[in-house]
Amino acid sequence: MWAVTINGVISYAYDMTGDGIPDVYDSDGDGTYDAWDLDSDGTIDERDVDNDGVVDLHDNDFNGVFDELEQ
Ligand SMILES: [Ca+2]
Ligand SMILES: [Ca+2]
Ligand SMILES: [Ca+2]
Ligand SMILES: [Ca+2]
Repeated sequence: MWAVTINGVISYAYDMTGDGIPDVYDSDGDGTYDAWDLDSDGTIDERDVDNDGVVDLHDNDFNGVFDELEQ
């Protein structure tokens, strides 16, 4: 576990696959994961914005933009 900065906010990061690249993040430090890097490219692909345990934003095509925010 280590700390990374995402969008100017310090987040706790965890390397679940052991490849040295953080895969899941706890951005608010409440002990629950709220962001996931599904393909381990260093860019977050899914995020739970309101911390209800349900993912709200998805980047299904891995283009770096959450699909819900794409126009
Ligand atoms: Ca959290
Ligand atoms: Ca990714
Ligand atoms: Ca949610
Ligand atoms: Ca996308």
